[in-house]
Amino acid sequence: PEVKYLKDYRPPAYWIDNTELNFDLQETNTLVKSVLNIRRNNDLSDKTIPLVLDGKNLELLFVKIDKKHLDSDKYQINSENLTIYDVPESFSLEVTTKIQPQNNTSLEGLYKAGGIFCTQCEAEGFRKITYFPDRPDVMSKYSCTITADREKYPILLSNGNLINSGMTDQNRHWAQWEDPFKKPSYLFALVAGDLVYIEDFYKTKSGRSVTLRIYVEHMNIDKCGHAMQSLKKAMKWDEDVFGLEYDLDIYMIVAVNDFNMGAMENKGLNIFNSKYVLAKPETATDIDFWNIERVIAHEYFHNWTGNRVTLKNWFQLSLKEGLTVFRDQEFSSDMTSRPVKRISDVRSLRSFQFPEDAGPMAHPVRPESYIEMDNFYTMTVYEKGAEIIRMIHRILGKQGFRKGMNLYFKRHDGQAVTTEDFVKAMEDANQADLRQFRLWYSQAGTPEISVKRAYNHKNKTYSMTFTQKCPPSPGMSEKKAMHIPVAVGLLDKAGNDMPLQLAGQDKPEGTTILLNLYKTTQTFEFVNVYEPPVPSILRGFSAPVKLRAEYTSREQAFLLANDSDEFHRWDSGQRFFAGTMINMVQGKIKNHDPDVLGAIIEPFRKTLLSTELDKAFISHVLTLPSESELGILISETAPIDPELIHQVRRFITHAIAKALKNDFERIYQDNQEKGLYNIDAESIARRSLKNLALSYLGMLETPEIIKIACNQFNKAENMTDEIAALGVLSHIQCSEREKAIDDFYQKWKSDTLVLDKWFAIQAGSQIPGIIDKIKELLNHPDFSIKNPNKVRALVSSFCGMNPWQFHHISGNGYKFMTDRILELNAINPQIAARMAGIFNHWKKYEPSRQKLMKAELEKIINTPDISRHVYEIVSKALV
Ligand code: BAL
Ligand code: ZN
Repeated sequence: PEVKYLKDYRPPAYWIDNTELNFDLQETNTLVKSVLNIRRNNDLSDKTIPLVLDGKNLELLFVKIDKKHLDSDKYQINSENLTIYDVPESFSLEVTTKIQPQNNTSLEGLYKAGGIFCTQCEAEGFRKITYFPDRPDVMSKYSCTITADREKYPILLSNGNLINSGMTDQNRHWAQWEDPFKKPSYLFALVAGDLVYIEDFYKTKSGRSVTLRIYVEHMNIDKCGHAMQSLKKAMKWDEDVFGLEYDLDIYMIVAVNDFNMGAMENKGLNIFNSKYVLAKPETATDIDFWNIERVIAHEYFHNWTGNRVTLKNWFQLSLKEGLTVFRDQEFSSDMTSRPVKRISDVRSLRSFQFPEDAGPMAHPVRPESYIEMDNFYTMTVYEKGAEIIRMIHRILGKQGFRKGMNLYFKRHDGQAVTTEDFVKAMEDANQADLRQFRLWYSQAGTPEISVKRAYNHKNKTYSMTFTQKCPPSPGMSEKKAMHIPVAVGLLDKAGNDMPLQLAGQDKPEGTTILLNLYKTTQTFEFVNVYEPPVPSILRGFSAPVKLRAEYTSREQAFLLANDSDEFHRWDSGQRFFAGTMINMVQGKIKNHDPDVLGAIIEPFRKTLLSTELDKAFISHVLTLPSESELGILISETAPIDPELIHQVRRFITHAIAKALKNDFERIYQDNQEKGLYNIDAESIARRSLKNLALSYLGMLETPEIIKIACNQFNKAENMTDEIAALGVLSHIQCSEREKAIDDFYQKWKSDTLVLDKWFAIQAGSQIPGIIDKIKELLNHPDFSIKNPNKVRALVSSFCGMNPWQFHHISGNGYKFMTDRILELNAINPQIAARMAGIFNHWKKYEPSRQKLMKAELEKIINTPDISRHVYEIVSKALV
């Protein structure tokens, strides 16, 4: 398959000033007529370039130029393009195509699922609707007329404002929408279905009233309130923090069940995976509520970062995604708890982005090449991209960052631009020099930083020498030194922050300092350090790097108990717990050594019983590194044996549960729901600590604990408690488990999102041999391989939540996965490729598993008709 390169980017040869679309939605054939006002790009010297339009799976019916039919010898079509030769300098092109949305299982382009017509055009789905220059730098004004059966599809939506509507005959009606803003084709949207909506209003800072609507299926009308509140909060936040107002008279969100991504920011008409809209306490967990708030905000923020200022080409994806993720992270921090939000973001960065950056799919935040763009909606582009923005924010400060944003919008509103344009605006607004910093966009791989520290008793100085290196990545063996901002604090013996004074400064400046690393090796010297300190390095995770600080476990325990930087405090705890478990896995310490257990249990107990710490923070500290996280850490020096890791982690959690049983029971009782269910941060924190205690107690598998879990399960009035109890029972072989799983199904069988939880809980069950149950569930009437949420719930959860069974030495887990990938390859290549990524890290495992995984990869790549999506992932993994 063809590889596309950034270096080959050329401006478009033609501009499309206006796009008039006409959809005649039918049950078998949908007709799409487009009328495009086209103008040659006169900046290009060659005036003879033919007009090349993208198009895929389309049946071409007519082509007209300036209203005259075009003879078939004037154009050519193949499976990817419509090429028209000898076109005038400026003209109107009319193209009519026939498509079958009801057969489109790729969920890309226009598709019909669950009786609803909807679109997903990003990245390159518009070409499955009609012939068009389907690239983000061609921006056009759209109008869209939709005609459909009135009974089946009473709601007809597209971007912008409703201009007109009416009936064509007594059964069919139509609606015409017009979007006053120019946009690239990937932001086009259409929805037609039997939907209902809730409506609210928002008055912008400058006094305009905006209608807000959330469209859902009838049975979900009582689950939209939280999404609406989240939207209003996001609109207010963007005005307060960045001065950005909404720009149309109406903002619409539609929730659909069949969706590849989380949501899509189409101008004025966001289409959402229903998972990120629908919530009420009985059906959604606390985490679901938070995720909805986050994703609603993310898509709303795209209206400025993505839509008003868009991308020059897909290599720039992080320009909108990294920036918008940063914005949604800041929003969530302001709405909830900043340290807790940071901890969970970093946890996910390390669990998914770091391995990606060290594997066969490693790519720079601004990739240089791709086969299939859909494969580059990655943790690197999104999350590492957001870390880059966060570093700029940190380096320039809040005010400086805001100045840069203002300049960025002033310069580029209405344009399709690049990450370079963004960095330049930040630089120019602050007279800053980010030349070396730009390497973050072009170099793949996670930089590693080691630190040597020395205290000079005589001079009362303390020096820290940082050395950075970045391991090779595919296609890039040598890396240059990067500009890395490292936030540092120093703790004295009592655990207090010391005032910090660098050599050359005349007085101390605060207790956290940002050290900017520019060179491979760089030393910083602190003066007036009254006693040997314990350093707190990379506070707030100020840069996305791997830190090798060589802390002793005593220091880690000390930092866990004392660090004023909550992120680093949590991090020290995780390193401390992980270190002990890894030593056990590697046989460096023995399981039954009572000192080892004591060393873990004491700091654990202290944290658990702390009355000063926030309960959400305690829950994070006491959530031990997962089996996958331990595997990632181990893989840096040795091959992964998932079975061994599972045994050690299970042993430790069991030992903690046994030693602290009474404490857990007390915490469990003390944190019961008081009064009405609430989703404020404090109540959420209380529930998370209570359910953490329950999950530790569950390790003991005693009749008494089973009874407690059953009791919570039966009495729960909210999904957080109900699913937590079911989760605990799901790991214990007992009749109560089977009954609870059954009761849950009976209670929720008509709610497809809740059933996703039911599938996921079973897939994550630690009972040996669970794969047989999962295979059985593939045939459950409520499972559908065509629905990405169901696939993620049952198939991805098994790999993610149950690594030791997925990696079972029999190879059954691998075979199971290959079968699903091949099945999905024909149905939905995007999802198939995501699944195929599960084998990306095969080289990190011990030899027998390596061999088994490699065989699966070879089987996949040797299958006829493998999609480009899957091919790209698997071929790179096999290199
Ligand atoms: N643009 C794709 C979905 C999202 O990142 O918002
Ligand atoms: Zn986004």
